[in-house]
Amino acid sequence: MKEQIEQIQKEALQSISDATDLKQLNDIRVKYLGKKGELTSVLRGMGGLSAEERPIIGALVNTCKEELEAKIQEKEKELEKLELEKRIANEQIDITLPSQKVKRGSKHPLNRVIEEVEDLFVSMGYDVVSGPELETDEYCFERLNLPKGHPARDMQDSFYITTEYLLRTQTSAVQARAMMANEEKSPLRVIVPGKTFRREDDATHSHQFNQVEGLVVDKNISLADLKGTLEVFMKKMLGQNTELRFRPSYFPFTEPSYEVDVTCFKCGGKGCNLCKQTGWIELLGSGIVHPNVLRMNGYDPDKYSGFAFGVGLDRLAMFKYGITDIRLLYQNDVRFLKQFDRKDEENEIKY
Ligand code: 2NL
Repeated sequence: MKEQIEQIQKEALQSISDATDLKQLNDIRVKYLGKKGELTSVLRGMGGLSAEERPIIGALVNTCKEELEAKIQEKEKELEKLELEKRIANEQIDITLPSQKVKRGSKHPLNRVIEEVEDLFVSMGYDVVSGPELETDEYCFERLNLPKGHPARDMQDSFYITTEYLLRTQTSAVQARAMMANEEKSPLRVIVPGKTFRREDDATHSHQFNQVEGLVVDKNISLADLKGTLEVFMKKMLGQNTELRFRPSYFPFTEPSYEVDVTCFKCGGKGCNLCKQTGWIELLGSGIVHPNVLRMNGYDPDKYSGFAFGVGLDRLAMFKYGITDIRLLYQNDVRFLKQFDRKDEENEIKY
């Protein structure tokens, strides 16, 4: 029996040392030390032993059990450590790996143009101001030298909401507000980008469009200031080779008034289908602020003078990006918008 126990012990110790994971080790524990295990059955077979032999064998089984249990526990610790190391190695993250790129939508061409215009004028010391889209007759017309019954009120078919309120037909009302709000009547340099509304809706005209107007009021402002400013503006937006042509025109809020053409950027002025063979494209309206407008908004026209201009942003964006149909700007078709994806880093956020 002693040999049998020693044989079991030898075998058990070998399997313990060979075990490669915790499950195997547990199977070994059950096999040798469990209720139906090999050592337990040896103890059960002790009934046939003599009274002298019994305690000796009993003690032998117990020391064997204790030794196996100790070895198992030792191995258990070793295997647990190994498994933990394996898991840590598996779960390791390399934080120096490049992250996944997240695609963002692209910036709408109109917003791009608006931002470019704003950046340029801010760099020249202008304030960017905004105001209500629903305006009063007073600010939209009266204060801009368009009294009731003035024939020029018919120039734009407006959306009247009541007899007093209308959707603004140009952003000039905001400049009138800026002049009125400036209590010191100090020099003013503002641009006003925003939506405007007219009662027309066909293939080439939308009832709603975007424009930016500029206004400068100071002492000794002359036509030279207007021409210089618009030249910088247009060259920045459309390229340094762009030239400007001023044609006398009429606006009720400016005197004298000019429509401004730029050399066609498709043909460079030679004549093509875009400029209808003229070499020029009409883009801006402008002029020297009418003394009545200065006076009605609190500025003394004997001390101050000013210039103003207005440009349709939709047209500007179309020319800048070669967009041929104005409706594309308002349909938000992703196939169209995708073409304005920036290829640079700006288009991607990294986490
Ligand atoms: C155009 C023409 C223009 C102005 C807008 C203006 C504003 C004030 C005083 C004087 Cl407060 N003038 N604005 C002047 C001339 C032309 O816009 O074709 N816009 C798209």
